[in-house]
Amino acid sequence: MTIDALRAAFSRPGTVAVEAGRNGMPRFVLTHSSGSRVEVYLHGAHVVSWRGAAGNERLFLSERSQFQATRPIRGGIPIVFPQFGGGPLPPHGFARTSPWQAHAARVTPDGETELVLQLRDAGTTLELWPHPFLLTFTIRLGTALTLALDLHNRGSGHVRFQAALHTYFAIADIRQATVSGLKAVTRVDTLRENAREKEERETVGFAGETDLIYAGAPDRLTIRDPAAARTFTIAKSGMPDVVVWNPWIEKARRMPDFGDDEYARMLCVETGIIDAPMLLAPDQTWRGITRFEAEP
Ligand code: TA6
Repeated sequence: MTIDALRAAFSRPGTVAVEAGRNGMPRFVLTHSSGSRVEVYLHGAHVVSWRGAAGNERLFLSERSQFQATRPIRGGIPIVFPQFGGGPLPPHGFARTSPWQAHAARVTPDGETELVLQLRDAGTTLELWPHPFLLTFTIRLGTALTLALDLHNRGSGHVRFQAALHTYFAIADIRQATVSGLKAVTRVDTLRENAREKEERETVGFAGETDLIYAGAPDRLTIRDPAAARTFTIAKSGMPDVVVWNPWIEKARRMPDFGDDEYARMLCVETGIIDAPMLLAPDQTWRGITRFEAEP
């Protein structure tokens, strides 16, 4: 659909706008009476910005991010599906580089602004992953940001998949930031041949490249960013696992769409089905939800 057609079908006065974003890519802007604001591209159904009432940006977006149809946007909240990390499919799957469709836009009965985007199987996806599916992404903006993924298995057989919200949080100083709520959780260190051990730390801090999968993590986590006097709270359901990732200096230098010094201003805390794929029976639907709050 053209931007004019998207605007005619989905814009809502004062809450949902449709505009040409970077490189003319269609972008939705959601706003809420509290003053909060979200920007999301149809490309990858990619949330790139979440601002609080004071206009403070809460998501990291690389200054070198490429807004190209064949590339994932670096930062914001990439949708990982149907594969996490490397494997037979493109890294982190094809959802984040696919053109999604707008499905619905409304203000909910409790006053939140809601946008629903969808991705279903097509020739391009069936070549990579021979399974009919419908993936629905629901964005709800109030004083919090609530994101839901629903996967409907439209095929006649069982399907194994992984799915995650690969959230890049804006952090004032990674060296002071911490993640709490992971103590005693099984931790898989992807930088040490996937060594599995129990997390012993009450709070996880950062002094180097970190790439940890937490299998079966609690549904509530806290990220503290003392340099910005800010706290993020994550509440999840249907998303058993968490990844905590910072590339640090050397890996940052190897990433072409990531500034050499940007590692110090971001932290990924990801939620989803990551440690092991989930099996979904024909005509069944999986739902995973993550609710983000931030102060300020
Ligand atoms: O979620 C952590 C991770 O899997 C890291 O290993 C790193 O590769 C990161 O994702 C970014 O992956 P991307 O494909 O977006 O460059």
